[in-house]
Order: sequence, then structure tokens, then C-alpha cells
Amino acid sequence: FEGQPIKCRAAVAWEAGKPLSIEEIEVAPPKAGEVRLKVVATGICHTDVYTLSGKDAEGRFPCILGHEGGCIVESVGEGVTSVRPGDHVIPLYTAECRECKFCKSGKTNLCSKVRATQGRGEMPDGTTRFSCNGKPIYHYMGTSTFSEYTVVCEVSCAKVDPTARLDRLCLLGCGIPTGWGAVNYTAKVEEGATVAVFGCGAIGLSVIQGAVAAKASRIIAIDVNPAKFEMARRFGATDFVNPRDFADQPIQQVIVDNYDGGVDYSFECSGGNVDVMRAALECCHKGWGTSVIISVAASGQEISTRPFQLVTGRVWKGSAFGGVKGRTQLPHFVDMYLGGQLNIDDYVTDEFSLDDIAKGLDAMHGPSCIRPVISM
Ligand code: AHE
Ligand code: ZN
Repeated sequence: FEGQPIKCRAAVAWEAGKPLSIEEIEVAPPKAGEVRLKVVATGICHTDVYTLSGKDAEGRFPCILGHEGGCIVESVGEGVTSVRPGDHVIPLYTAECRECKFCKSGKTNLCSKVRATQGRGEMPDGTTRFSCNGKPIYHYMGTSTFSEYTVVCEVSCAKVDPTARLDRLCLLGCGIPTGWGAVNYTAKVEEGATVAVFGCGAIGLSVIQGAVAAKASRIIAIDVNPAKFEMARRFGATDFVNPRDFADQPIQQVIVDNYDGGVDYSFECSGGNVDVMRAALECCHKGWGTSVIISVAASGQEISTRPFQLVTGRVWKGSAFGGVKGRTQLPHFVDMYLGGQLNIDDYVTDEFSLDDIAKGLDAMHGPSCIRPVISM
């Protein structure tokens, strides 16, 4: 197929708020600096559901959603040197060009090389590689993994060990590094620290794993759904708090009162609830407690707290993709997985074929679902 368009199947999001539809599409060959990938498996993240709902300010339709892919390089465009056909890669929604101001700063993983066009659903030349019956289909997050084939930028390809299962590695495309990295790269939690985790979905569980790796002394799992605590315990949480058990007190007060003035670090993985973001900040210890916002709130939402909270030494932070520089650092996550130090398998609570991807999206709303994985 090299140099030729590929006809394949994909789940197309024609319009916001409408179900995905399986279509035969055409995937153009990669242009200079681009790579065409065969998608072996993809996870579904709440952000895909969020964008499909129409609430994402950057959502552009029609598009092919999906950003947790486990892929094999099919062909490469002109000038591509870092990957070749047959390589196993995880596509990155946070690219790493190693040349832009952001990459060179040493202070952030937010590469700017392709981010502007990516946000418009386009490749860097302003066009798209997907079409359906001649109609252009936009890209999504620079990844578009709900398709048998996709085209991404070379700078958006993390090459990984080919011996690891791609239907597990796909989850390294978003949820797992986001939580684990927030602990170890954004907050830099130190041994003995106390940690509170608001929300025990895929991101919260990854925060818990990250906190175990950082040797935190207490890992407090907080969720209004106590069914989530079993998995949180398996991943290493030590304490469990259901805010509904303290209906007469704000949860931040409960944590301050019961944990010696508050925690050293808190992580907000609630799925975009701005009241939870406030509680996560305010449950931090005076003088040094740091809270990291991880989840995506709908456009238009705003956070608030009394400035006194910051004046008295609490720190409010956030990170995208856990501060992880994907091309450089994702191989390390794969090594941890292969070495048994990173659990990926237990996230996979539901598995479907591409034809049943709609069932995968529905499964996301189930109380015990962590991640559905779609095998192409
Ligand atoms: N497009 C949204 C913002 C979405 C957002 O914040 N995305 C997260 C990743 S969500 C993964 O499930 C992120 O990393 N953002 C950093 C970036 O560069 O987009 C909006 O509100 O417009
Ligand atoms: Zn995601």
C-alpha cells in the first residue's frame, strides 16, 4: 500500500451528539514528516465521549475520535527517520519535537510544533488524510485511533518495545501516564508524603500506582461510588473516604480534621467537576500542600477558592499527559509494564470489536468500567 491510499473501516463522528457510525473511509499516504499507522487496538477515554457530546471547544466534525492507540507503522513520509515500517508505536496527543521553545525549556512537556493545526483537526499542512465518499474527515488530538489506519506526525510517535501487547499498551496513550506522571513528574511526590486522590477511575488508579512508586506513606482514595474502592485497594490505596458519608461537612474539612491538618499532595481526577477541584486544593496542608488538577472541565467552567488558601502556602498546579515527554519517556512505562512494576491489565474491564465501539462508549458510563479496549 505504500504511497497509495488505503481503504479501511473507521468509526466516524459525523456530528456532535450523534452516535459513531462505522464507515469505509480512505486514508491518504503520509506526507513529509508524517507516518501512517495500522491501529491494532484503542482504548476509549472520557475525553472522546466529551468531544462527541459537543462540549469541547476544539471539537470539529466530522472527525475520527480516539487517542489511546496501540499501533504498527505501515509506511512513512519523506524525511521520516525515527520510525520505520513494522515499528510498534503509541501515538501522542502531546507531541515531542525536541526543537521548539517548550521542548527546549526543560520545564514542560507541552510541545508547540503541531499543536495549533492539531487543535483544528488538521495535519500541519492544513489538510486532512481522511475522506469518506470524497468528503474530508477531520483528525482528532493528532491521533484518530478509532480507525483501522490513521496518519500522525513523526513527532507524535513514541516507539516502544515490540514484545508488549498492543491491546494493553494502548492505554499508555492517555490515562495511565496522565495519572502516574502527575505524581512523579508534576508534583514530584517524595517518600513518606501523604496523598489524596479525588476520583478512582482510570486516572485516579494511575495516581495511586504513581504514589505507590513514589513510596507515599498514605494514599487516600476519595470517591462517591464505594464500588470503586476495591480496585483502588488492589492498586495500593491505604485509606478510603466516601464524601457522602459526611453529608454535613465539606470533604476538605473531613480530610484536614482527620489527616493532621491536611495532605501533602492531592490529585483531582473527578472528570471535570470544579467543586471537587476546590475541595482538592483546600484539603492540602497549610504552608506546603500541593494540588494538581488533572481532569478536563467543560469549556466555560471556572475554578474558585479564597486567595487566602494560596497566601497560606497551598500550591495549585495542573498538568497535561502527566507532564510526560512521550517519545523520550513512554518507553520507560513499557519497561515498567513488562517488568511487572506497572499494572495495565486490570484497567481493561471491557473488550469489543470496532463494530461494537458504540457499546464501548456506553460501557464508559457503567459503575465498574475502568477502560473499554477496542481491537480492530
Ligand atoms: N480541547 C479542550 C481541552 C482538552 C484538554 O484539556 N485536553 C487535555 C487532554 S484530555 C485527555 O483525555 C490536554 O492534555 N490538554 C493539553 C492540550 O494541549 O490540549 C478544550 O477545552 O478546548
Ligand atoms: Zn484521554
